[in-house]
Parts: sequence; C-alpha cells; structure tokens
Amino acid sequence: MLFRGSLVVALVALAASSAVAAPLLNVAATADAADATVRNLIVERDYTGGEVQFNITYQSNRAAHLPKTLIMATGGTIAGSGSSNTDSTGYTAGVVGIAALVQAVPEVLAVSNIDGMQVINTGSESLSDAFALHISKLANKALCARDAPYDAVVITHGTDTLEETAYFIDATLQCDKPVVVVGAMRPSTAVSADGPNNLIQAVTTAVTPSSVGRGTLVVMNDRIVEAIYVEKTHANSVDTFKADEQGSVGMLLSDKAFYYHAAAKPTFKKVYDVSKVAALPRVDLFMGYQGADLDLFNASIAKGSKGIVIAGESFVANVTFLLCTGSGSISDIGIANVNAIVDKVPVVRSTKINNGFVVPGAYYPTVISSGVLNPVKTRRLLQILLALGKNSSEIRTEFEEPLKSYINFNVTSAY
Ligand code: DAS
Repeated sequence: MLFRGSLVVALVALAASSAVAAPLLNVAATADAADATVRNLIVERDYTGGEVQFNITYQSNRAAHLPKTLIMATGGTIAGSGSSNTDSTGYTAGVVGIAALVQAVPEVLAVSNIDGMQVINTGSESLSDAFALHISKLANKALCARDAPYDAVVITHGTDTLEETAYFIDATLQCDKPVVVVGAMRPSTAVSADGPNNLIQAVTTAVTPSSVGRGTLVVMNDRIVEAIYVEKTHANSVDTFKADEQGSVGMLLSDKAFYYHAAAKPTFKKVYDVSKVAALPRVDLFMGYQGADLDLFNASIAKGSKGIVIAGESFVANVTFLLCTGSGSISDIGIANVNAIVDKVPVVRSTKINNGFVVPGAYYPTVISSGVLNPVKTRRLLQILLALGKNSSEIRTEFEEPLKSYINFNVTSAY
C-alpha cells in the first residue's frame, strides 16, 4: 500500500539510501495500470464547457448496501512524491494517480463504493479558471442532475489554492449533497504522510448522512470546516485548514464525523447556477500596502486587455480589480487610479487580514465592499457574477446588500 507508513519504512530500509522515490512511484504506476479494464468506462471529456462527462479510471467492487462516492483527483501534495521520507518541502506534487490513492487506504471501501476520476494531476497553483468551472460542472452532474449517479463527491486537491476551488463549488452547487475537498501537507513518500488519513476522513465525512445540507466542506487533520470560511493558515504544518473566526463545524472521532450542531446555512450564503457559463472572465487581484499608488493598474492597462479597460472599449467587462489591505482601505493616491476605471469595471475591496468584514459605507463610495469574503473568494464570486452578466450596480447589490441590511437593522423596531 503506497501510503502505509510501514511500507514506506520498509522501502526505506530496503533502499540503499536515497532511492526511496523510485520504488514508490513504481507502486503508483502499477496500481493505476491494474485498473486498465476500468478505462473502458471512459466517455468523452470536455474541459472547456458544454456537456461534461465522467472519465472514470478507478472503480471499486460494488457493495449494494454502501453509498456511491465519486473521487475526483486533481493532484497536489496528497498525490506528491519526494526523494526521501523526510522531505516535506522539496517533493513533486501531483504524480500519484487516483487508483493508487484509493488503494493505499482500502478502508474507504468499507464505507463507500468508490469511482475515481483523474481530472488533472498537478500542483493547485497551476489550476486555471477553466478548471474551476469544469470541476463545478462535474460535481453538479455527479450529484444534482436528474438520476445523478453519486451520493457524494470527494475532491483531492493541492492545498495552496484549495480554498478557491472549495468556495467556487460551494457557491455553484445546485443541491444539498455533500462535496468534501481534501489535501495533504506531506507527500505520500513522507514518514507520517497525512494524505491517507485525510482521504479516509474525507470519504467518511462525505457519506455521513448528517453532512447533507452543509455546503462544501474541507476535511483535513481531523477537522471539518465550511468552504465559505476555510483558509490555509500555515504554509507547512498539517494543522493548517481553519476558519479562525467561525471555527470548524465538526471533527473526526475514530474516523467518524461528529458535528457540533445540526446543519445550518451560513448567513448571506447564495448559490449561483453556472451550468450555462462557458468561461469565467478575467479578474485581477492587487495587494494594498504602504506606498501603494496602484499604478500597477496603469502597468497592466498598458499591456493587452487591461489597456482596453481604460480606453473604454468593449472588452472592459472582462477585467476587474480587487484590492486588499487591512480593512480594505485604499491609499489616497491609489483611489485616484481606482476612480479612473470604476465607470468601466467594478472594483471590489477585500482584506488581506483574512478575518473580519469589509463593510459597505460612504468611505469609498465608488468601490464595492466584499463583506466577509477573503480576496481569493471575492475574486471567485466576482467572476461568477460577471459570467452571469451582472452589471456593476447588480454586483454591488450581491456583495453589499445583505450586510447593509444587517448593519442598518434597528433592534427596537423588531418589537
Ligand atoms: N504543491 C502545492 C499545491 O498543490 C502544495 C500542496 O498541495 O500542499 O497546492
């Protein structure tokens, strides 16, 4: 079994010294090759929009009493391999295939029938907007379509941009069935690799009946956290995916999902239908800092499509900007650059702090406030709204209205 610590240790003992990666990679390759028959299930694959099909490359034996989970593998450290068993920073992400991932933890087959699909196998930093749209469509088809074939979806993913994919699916899934996104901080070749346990916990959570109606979840390191709030909080440690302010909604106890409360919808959460969207528009993100005059707008405008923005040509709706400082504040000199483009494109301000709100108000009347969403999630929502054809004032309403009503709510008038 690829991930078994004991096997890794045994291989380390057998290997002369640094040649650990080779035998482990061979195990992975063999495991995937063993599923060659399943490749007959491959249907056409469409990565750019339109009808999506499942490219199943792993299928477990069926047990009639168990639910059906589709694992969509995308790569990342959970599918990574290093040159030594203590290497947790210099490894190659996205090399182990879906069949090997599942076969490394056969315990998952006791809780669910599993189909595996290798959507892509790469580090999550290299995933594109097209990927986000594609995997959302796949999840919707797997779970929410009429006669949907699956009870739950688990996505294995690199951790660096995991919260972007998780949030995008959370904001676009058209039904209440569980989607669980999972990764690992240590590659499969490391001592105490966290991938195997994370994977079994993710599948267990996905098929737990009380996971229904909780939106997309991230399960790692024993914790269950809502995608809308989760963030990667530590660059290297396994204890990294958290919702600092909102907390985790549950945890895994002896690999059983335990929730602290019944399912509840996050305040203000809305779900959007992107089934007819063919591509997400470009949205750029800028960091605020002392001395920032935001003339990067001008630099990007001077190159390609961003130049078209300021010229006010027809492409303008395809480029939008986000700003993020401590509370979404914008420098005096920067606001002049912002104001020069806000008639053409919506500008949304978020916060790099990753906690708290950027509240709507009179402070920057030309700029839209992101509310509780962090910059990368704000970017995703902005892409969704633009893709659905919303204009600037509609985008402002989607971002700001719920929070505005909350802030303006007068307690005494409620009695
Ligand atoms: N290589 C990074 C990624 O795929 C890191 C990781 O997975 O932990 O996001």
